[in-house]
Amino acid sequence: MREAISILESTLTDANFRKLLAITDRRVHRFVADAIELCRPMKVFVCDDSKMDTEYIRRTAIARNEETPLANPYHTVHFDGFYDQARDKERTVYLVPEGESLGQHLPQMDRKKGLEITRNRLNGSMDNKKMVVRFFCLGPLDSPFSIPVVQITDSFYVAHSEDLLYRRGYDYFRRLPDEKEIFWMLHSSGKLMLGTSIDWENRGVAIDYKENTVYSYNTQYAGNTLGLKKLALRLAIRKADRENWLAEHMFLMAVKGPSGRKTYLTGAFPSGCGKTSTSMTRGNNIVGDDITYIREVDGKARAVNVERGIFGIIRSVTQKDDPLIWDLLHSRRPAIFTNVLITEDENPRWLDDDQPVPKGGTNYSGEWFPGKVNRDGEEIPYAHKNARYTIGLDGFPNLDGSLDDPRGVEIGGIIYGGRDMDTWVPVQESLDWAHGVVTMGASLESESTAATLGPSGVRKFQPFSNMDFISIPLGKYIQNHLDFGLRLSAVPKVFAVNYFLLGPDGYYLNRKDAKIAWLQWMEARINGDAEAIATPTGLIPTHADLETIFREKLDRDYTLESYEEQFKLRIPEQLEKTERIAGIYRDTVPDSPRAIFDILDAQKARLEEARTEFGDYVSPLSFSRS
Ligand code: OXD
Ligand code: MN
Repeated sequence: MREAISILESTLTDANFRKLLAITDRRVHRFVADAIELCRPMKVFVCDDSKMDTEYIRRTAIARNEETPLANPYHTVHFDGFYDQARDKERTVYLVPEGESLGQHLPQMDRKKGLEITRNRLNGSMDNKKMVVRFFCLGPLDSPFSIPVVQITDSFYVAHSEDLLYRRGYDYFRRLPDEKEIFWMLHSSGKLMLGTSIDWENRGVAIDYKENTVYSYNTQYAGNTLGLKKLALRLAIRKADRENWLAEHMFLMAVKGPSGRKTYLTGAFPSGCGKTSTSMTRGNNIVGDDITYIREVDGKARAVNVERGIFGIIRSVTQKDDPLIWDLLHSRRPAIFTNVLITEDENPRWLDDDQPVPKGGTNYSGEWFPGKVNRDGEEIPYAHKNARYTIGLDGFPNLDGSLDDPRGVEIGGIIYGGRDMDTWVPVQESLDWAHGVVTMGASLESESTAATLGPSGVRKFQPFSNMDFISIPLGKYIQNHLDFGLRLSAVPKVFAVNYFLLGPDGYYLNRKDAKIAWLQWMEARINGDAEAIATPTGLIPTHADLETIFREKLDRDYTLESYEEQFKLRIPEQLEKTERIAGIYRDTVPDSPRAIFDILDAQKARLEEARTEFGDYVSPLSFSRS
């Protein structure tokens, strides 16, 4: 390869060359020069995070049809291609050096071969296009949590949405400590028609963890293209493994207790299962809704939000149920909507927004009208189920003051929640850290949703809600969680929640806002303010505590009848689950820690004993206080 500097000098304008060279790290120069040689852009734009540069990115996204302005001058819409509407798990592969294996759950390919395919796809991919070079930081700046990231893309939409979602890092890069580990992201949308990628059949994401580099091509959907989101999470999980900390698919929030007390909790829920809405619940403070890094500091678990914005599912956001986000999405805060409908009067509409079905407009299929069908004769909804909003957290009235604290916050609890209609009770606490790691985190299952390609509603093994992003062998990842607890003197409590339990009539047993009550109970438990009842699967609330919480926080009764139905121990389903999970680990995870089987066996024995004593379905009133 030619000298990096001479490639940069001959390709970049003076102003862009100066901006790039103000960052003195030679690794940065090499990465950009290599991307130029490979993708051969017509021009290169280096963003220095000035208002002029960030505005230029937004304006160019509009000028190039990657985004369409709306009536609200702070809003735009981006459409992804018809077949490019979610994360493509199958074509997101790890490039594994010869002789290594990540186990059977992770899609992987020989590194040499994968790099060859990837580089072929990216070869000349920016012909006639402009390359954007941006600098960001994952986590607060200048903190033990910070990870600097270089993002190269030919999509002004990608460069624009990352501006709303991540901490700008140009100045940070100028003062980086020597040899600080950097993540490298290279993306190209490939050929475009009307602003969307047309070569989606040849799309892919290749994770070269050996070089901390991720390549993404022929796709635009944020989950596949925004390097700092789930692509960096995969690299962060490997870094965390090397350095003994945790990189998790979790929200981070402060739950407010009595007299202004704040207790920080993180929560792992698979995509589309209530993670974002929990983090935004009224009365509490949000720190982040999607990705959290957790480190041990002086025996405590401290955490930060990796991001500074939200890429949230917009379906079902209504004025009544979600007033906070509804108001923000109708304010002057900058936002990008994706895959919604644009009405004739240039407003966005999404599914289940509590308003009449629109009469027409433009959506991800082009011009839309009621009754429009796809190639297979299926009706095209007016907006995609996985339509999203992208917005900064700075507009949230309940944003927690800790967002940019380089020390992070101490967490008191970790929550695991899935989409489960018949097994878990609405909330329970684990017996201890290892019991929570195994029976809650490692046993998490959930029905699939529209956030990934493929059928929705199928029960999937989703350990830690991080299965899609785990980048080390699964057994090792679980061992790391078990070990993490051992290093702590203040061990967070571990909880499991289930918002999706169904009654015998097929309706949800809980209203959407019941999560406010479960959060309050967890806050009280962490602070020693609530009692619990010991059941074979964990510690559950008493009816009396929930009755008080529902009255105080939700202004309604919580009847003994509801309590008995919701907190009933469903022994056949629980036993089936225990068997199913133990079977998955036994048959498919060769490096499973022994603790998984010991803890599941002990749980099984407790369940069988309870069945002998009480029968299959047991009222919570049958168990005694712990
Ligand atoms: C997301 C996801 O977009 O997990 O956060 O799919
Ligand atoms: Mn997510």
